Amino acid sequence: MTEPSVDLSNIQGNIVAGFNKDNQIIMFLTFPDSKIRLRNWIRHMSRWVATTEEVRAFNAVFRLTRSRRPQHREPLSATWVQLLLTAEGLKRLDVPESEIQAVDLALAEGMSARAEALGDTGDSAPDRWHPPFGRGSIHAALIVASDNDHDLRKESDDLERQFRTHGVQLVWKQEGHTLPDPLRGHEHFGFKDGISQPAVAGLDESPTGGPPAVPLGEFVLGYPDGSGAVREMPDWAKDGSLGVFRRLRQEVGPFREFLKTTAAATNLSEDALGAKLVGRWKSGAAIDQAPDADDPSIVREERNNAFDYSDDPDGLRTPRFGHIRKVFPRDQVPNPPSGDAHRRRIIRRGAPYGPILPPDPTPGQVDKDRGLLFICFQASLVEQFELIQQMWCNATDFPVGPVPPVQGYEPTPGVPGDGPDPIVGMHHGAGVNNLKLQGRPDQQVPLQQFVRTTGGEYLFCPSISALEGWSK
Ligand code: N7H
Repeated sequence: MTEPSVDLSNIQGNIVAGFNKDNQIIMFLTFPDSKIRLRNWIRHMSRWVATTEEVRAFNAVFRLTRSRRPQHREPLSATWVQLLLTAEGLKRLDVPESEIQAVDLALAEGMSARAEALGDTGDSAPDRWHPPFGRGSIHAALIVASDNDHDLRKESDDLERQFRTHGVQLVWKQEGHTLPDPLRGHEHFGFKDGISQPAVAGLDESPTGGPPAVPLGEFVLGYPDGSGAVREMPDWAKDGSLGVFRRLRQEVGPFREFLKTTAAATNLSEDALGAKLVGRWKSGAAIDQAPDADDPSIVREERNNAFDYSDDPDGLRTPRFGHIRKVFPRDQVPNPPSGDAHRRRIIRRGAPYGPILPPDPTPGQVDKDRGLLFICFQASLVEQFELIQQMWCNATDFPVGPVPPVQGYEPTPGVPGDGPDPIVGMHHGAGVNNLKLQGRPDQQVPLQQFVRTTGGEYLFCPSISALEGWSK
């Protein structure tokens, strides 16, 4: 493992290290008109945000104590803060538009301007988003994360006091929490989340047999990326990262109903159909490794992420439309324009929001707003998140058939794929998924939109030295 020459005390702590907390509050802010007040607040925050060095050290000690003393549910606790800026926020700090564009075109334009391309239309269109999203008024976001609710609230109260002192306005606050038992560690549809994250070369242990470690430059600006090149960047961008925030509402009641009716029609159990849509069973076991039934015993084994799709080119085990196969096709290295799947990785840092839906819910409970605060970090919004959402999840013909997948594997008009991502593809309920089953005729599974976008922002996560520079 070669350490890249990197100053971990200059990179904020929720990118390659990860806060990994049960409780989060995300605060969306607008800046004061006064440059002096703004710069004072930025100076203040440059000493408040957590660094990778701190978070990484804490996480290591936390793991150590947890493994020796598992009976102590909270042997150590911490509360961390991350500061992110929108393009509008960067401009308030006198960053020229041309430099923002050079760092990332999607950041410069903002998520709502990219809505058509992302498939955020109809029910997911920006004019339907929760205000203040999609109105161009947000300048910054703070992610506050804590092991316990008491500390989370105390930290956010302290931050709010600071906003008042510096004339920063809190325009929207969104909480996210790990779901209570029995869904702890799972998202609202019931599937275990947080299993597969990229290992970062030089920082994380390289996985045995799993997807190869990814160069730091795929997530943090100013380092060699997967091609070995370092992109030209304005100085303020070095040690920064590009962030995506999407407030994704999940319709859990209709999802359960759909599994019930469609499972009967496809002769699969509800659990097996759900696993086909996601690519993992509810326990988190990969169907690649447990093709016939859920096997929670393999979830912690290395093989649960040490697989690829080379021995399942037609998607008989993991459908080619299955969520985890769409968003990371592993060995199915598509040619341009999609490029190598290992150059399209993202680090996810989201959290569920809203109450769980009990097994026998009342209509009032079904209608409640619940979903995922989807957050991810990467070096390029255009080349990573947007490409995945647009060209892989939303596309009906990715991955295309027929096999072999390795050569000439790019969306070809007339060559059918098996449909969009049934979980996060923005298909708006049009079309079908073509479900291939070993020894049985293919099944056409109708699409229904269970996830819609109700807000979002593209964000830049600056280095500590950039914050210091802007505070002068
Ligand atoms: Fe997904 N889900 O419950 O179905 N996701 N995701 N995601 N997702 C993953 O491996 C889910 C969304 C990725 O390395 C798991 O950690 C839901 C978006 C990536 O093999 C589950 C929503 C995007 C991976 C879910 C949602 C992604 C991944 C398996 C929205 C990017 C890793 C657990 C409400 C555009 C894939 C795990 C790999 C895994 C679900 C959103 C990307 C269960 C419900 C928008 C890269």
